[in-house]
Amino acid sequence: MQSVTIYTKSTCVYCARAKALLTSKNVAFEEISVDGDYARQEEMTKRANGGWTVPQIFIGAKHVGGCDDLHALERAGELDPLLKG
Ligand SMILES: N[C@@H](CCC(=O)N[C@@H](CS)C(=O)NCC(=O)O)C(=O)O
Repeated sequence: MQSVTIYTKSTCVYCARAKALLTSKNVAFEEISVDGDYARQEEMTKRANGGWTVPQIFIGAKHVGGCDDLHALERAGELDPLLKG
């Protein structure tokens, strides 16, 4: 199983939706809160090639994108293979 990292803010509905999908699939993830943390936000944006909204999701070394991107992968049947690596 690949490691999953998700950058979040506490008030973000998209973050909650992305985490709910992962949790429903029993996928463990590392959550990095960028709430009020400029250094973490900058780290996130660099890793996400300019992506500045939250969530930003990584599976292994791959940048998946945000919540919509994660759900699109699930709908396409591509999320499970990506998680398996
Ligand atoms: N389509 C994006 C929407 C993400 C989004 O709009 N996130 C909001 C928070 S819920 C955001 O980052 N707003 C800018 C900010 O909080 O700085 C996704 O699916 O992840």
